[in-house]
Amino acid sequence: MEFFGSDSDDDGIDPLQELLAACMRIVPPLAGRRPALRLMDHAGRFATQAAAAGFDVVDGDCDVVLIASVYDFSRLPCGVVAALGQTGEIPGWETAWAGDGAAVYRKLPAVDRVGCPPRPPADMNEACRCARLVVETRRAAGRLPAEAYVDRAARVLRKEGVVILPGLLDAADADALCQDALDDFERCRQELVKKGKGDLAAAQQQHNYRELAMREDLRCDLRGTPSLTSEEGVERRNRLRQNEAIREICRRAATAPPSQHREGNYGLWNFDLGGPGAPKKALDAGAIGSVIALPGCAEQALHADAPHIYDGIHLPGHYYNCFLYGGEASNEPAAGQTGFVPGSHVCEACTALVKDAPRNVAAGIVRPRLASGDALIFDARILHFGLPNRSTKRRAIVYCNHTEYWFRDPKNWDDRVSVFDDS
Ligand SMILES: O=C(O)CCC(=O)C(=O)O
Repeated sequence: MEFFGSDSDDDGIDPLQELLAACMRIVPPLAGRRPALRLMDHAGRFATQAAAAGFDVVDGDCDVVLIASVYDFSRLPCGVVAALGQTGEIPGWETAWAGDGAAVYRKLPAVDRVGCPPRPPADMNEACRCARLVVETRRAAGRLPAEAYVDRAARVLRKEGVVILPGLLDAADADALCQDALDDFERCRQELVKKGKGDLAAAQQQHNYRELAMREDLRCDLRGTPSLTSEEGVERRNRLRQNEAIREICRRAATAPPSQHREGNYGLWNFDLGGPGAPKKALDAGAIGSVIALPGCAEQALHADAPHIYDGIHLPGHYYNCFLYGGEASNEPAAGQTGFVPGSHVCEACTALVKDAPRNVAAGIVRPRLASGDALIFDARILHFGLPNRSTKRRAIVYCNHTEYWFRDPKNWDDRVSVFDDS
């Protein structure tokens, strides 16, 4: 009996067909676009079956490769592999499906292995949890149509409370924005030293100004600072702030399921909301800000940035934050990034979780390590924490909040005094 590629129909289920069907579930057509499949070496003979299973068989960029011999996975050109004749664990890859002598593998995103001592280093389970949060903008056949992309990302954000968007902005823009933030931090630091108010780069500083608020030792939040408000940087800031995909993902995540009683929501005629028949209005995009984590800053306490409106009813989010990563520190695992507990934006899930927080959090966290230009959006109700910065580099995250028109953020900014005031 010929095993693979046989067209006899008396062998029961064809393993190749099973494999291709499993692959199709993992990279389904999106917005009418067939996934692109590349045949490596010995798999060249399966072009007809792959096309019949719904793939575009291509030579270049692809969504999935089909291999039919033992292969060095580090040389494969994409993140999903359909393997005939190869099963078992592959380091750095998740087995997304396993059949008889065949498997589909999905490449795991990098996770921060440094973390902080009380937490275990990243393992395969954490990498798998992380992989579920990733929605890629680009597919081999081109950029994903905005509709399919935002829809998928909004679904992940609603369900998990956080979505990872690799390559959302150009790395150069992300680096420049993070550099703007680091330059502003240094300006503030020097200004405060000059005024004899202490050194932000040293521990045990308490600072609260119009442009700067300490989160805790060696971690602070900046907004309205010179480079982050400069005319010169307005275009790159708008690529984040006015980013249509981000705004639409937040709008959709914040939209309640359709109801039969919409017509009765008569107050929607107020506040420029357009009345009951209008689509939900976009959330307000706040000014660009930045979290700076300095070398030596410790792991942040697990926290949520905003409360639920009612804890007995799960409502769609009203406050989302988009974090953009960039700069030298994003190449430096020891600089840390941000950890999240997916699903903890749901009050019921979070209640169970915080009963035994150390154990449950360790079992549920993700600490993705994102590259320059990668972004993530999170629901401000989710449990999260900044990782320690154990490197020698200053780390900047540039962020933009997206909030309902009625939301007011009473965080610990002092609007009266500026770092740059004369006194
Ligand atoms: O430092 C970070 O990565 C995140 C900081 C943060 O989440 C916060 O200050 O609320």
